[in-house]
Amino acid sequence: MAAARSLLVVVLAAGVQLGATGAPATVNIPPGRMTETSATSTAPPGFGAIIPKPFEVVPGRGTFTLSPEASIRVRPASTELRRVAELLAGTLRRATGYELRVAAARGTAYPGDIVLATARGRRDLGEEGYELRVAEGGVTVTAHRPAGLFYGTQTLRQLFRPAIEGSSPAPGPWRVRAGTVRDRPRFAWRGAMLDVARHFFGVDDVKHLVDLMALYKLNRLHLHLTDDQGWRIAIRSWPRLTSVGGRTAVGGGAGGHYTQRQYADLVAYARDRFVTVVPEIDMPGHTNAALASYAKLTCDGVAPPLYSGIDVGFSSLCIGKELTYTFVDDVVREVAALTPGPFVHVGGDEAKATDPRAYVDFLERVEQIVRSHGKRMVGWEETARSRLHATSVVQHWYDAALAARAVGQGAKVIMSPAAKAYLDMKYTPDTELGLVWAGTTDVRDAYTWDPATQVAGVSERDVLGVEAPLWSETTKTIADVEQLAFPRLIGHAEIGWSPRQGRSWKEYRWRLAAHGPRLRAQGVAYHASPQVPWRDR
Ligand code: TNX
Repeated sequence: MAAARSLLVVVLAAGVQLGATGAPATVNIPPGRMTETSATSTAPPGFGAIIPKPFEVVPGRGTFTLSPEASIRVRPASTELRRVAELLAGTLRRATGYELRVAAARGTAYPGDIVLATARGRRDLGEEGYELRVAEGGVTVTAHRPAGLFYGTQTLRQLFRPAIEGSSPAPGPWRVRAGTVRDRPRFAWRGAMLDVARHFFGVDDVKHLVDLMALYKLNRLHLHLTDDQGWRIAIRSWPRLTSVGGRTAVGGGAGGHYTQRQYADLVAYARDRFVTVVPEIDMPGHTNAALASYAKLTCDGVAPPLYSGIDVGFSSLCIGKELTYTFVDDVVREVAALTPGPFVHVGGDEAKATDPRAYVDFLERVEQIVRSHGKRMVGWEETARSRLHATSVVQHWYDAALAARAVGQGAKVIMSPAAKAYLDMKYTPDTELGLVWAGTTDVRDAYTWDPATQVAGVSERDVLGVEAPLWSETTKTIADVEQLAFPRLIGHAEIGWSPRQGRSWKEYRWRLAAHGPRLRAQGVAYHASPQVPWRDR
């Protein structure tokens, strides 16, 4: 059975090559290179199980063995590259117990070492691409930019056996097959969204999610920070938003919020892993928590009670009140100051309690405010109803016509079609957690869609990328979040990074199966969908 499976995998495997024109060309990976080994074997896995699937793989001869004396060397020895090297060292140290010193690379030959180097001549690799060369004598990652080096190290992690992800030392040897990977992403925006408003998740939980995102080369974490049920980020000029509005959650739980210091720490942690945090302050709807905190924000001056149900579309900021814009300006200013990335998300979805004409005026003012604080506005697709500045970004979730309307205005679109990309939809009708309003989405459904052909009128050049949102009405703990997010999020990561050619559900499911032991080693409570041929379960 195992042999039959390997054969099948080999037959279905296809890599892609960076051709002279940049068009991917198919390359076959020879037998023996494809299959992941069992969790107990110390044999290194092949190149065939890497997710997201790389642009080009050329297997070589022999294997590299990481020695206890190996160093990780960087050129140039900048703070940024040292940080990338330290992150790799930190990961490899846990499972190997080796010292793995981080040092500068000055000469050229460092037998047995892992060398990370940026090279001016490698513009072809872009902002995030890399070339990883593994030979018996050593490992080199080359990139044009530090992000590329980081992604090269994430690929390297996947080339060690799954036990490399363990949190305590396991016996060696720690080997990697020789070969070359040349890789770069299809889309610039490869995201996940976590709703910390319906249920709140603390900084350490979110950091763990960032770690997992980075391993699969996701680079945007959209945090849905405010909603009817809770306001989760401290705003110094409006302190009751969290002292009152942060005090509950769906189901009436205790809620919680990030202080600005905690939030800044999370943003810096993500940034070190090349993940840009995109903060969302949802408005004018989804604002009950804010209105409950400040009666003066309501049109009638009466604060509604805190809300812990799961209805949507019943709250609205008071569009006609000038104080509303002072509020928005204060909040956006404080959030922008905590945001090194270029984007501030203003929600704009499901504003059913807002007059449609007033909505358009409101959004245009909000866009002005976001721009005045030096940021680009991101909004859910409903924001395409208003006139958008060329730098604004629209996130498609349900209404194809609105996505097309955004493109008609020259805006770029983030693709999050609910029936494919929503991580809070149940896998099957039997799934305990999740909702079903957009249908059920098993692992296969979540993988078999393409961002450039999903919506008529929205083509490859209009698409900034892909994002998988997780709304947290039904997820009380981070283990619940992981159950819904994994393994579907891994498929979205591949859709965002890998070329369309050379991959299919038929071969992807085998690659995904090899990630079961890796996820388990990281303590991830993933959903073991029967659609995936998991081994050793
Ligand atoms: C719709 S999608 C919403 C959220 C809910 C979600 C549940 C979108 C922009 N708004 O308020 O949490 O459905 O799946």
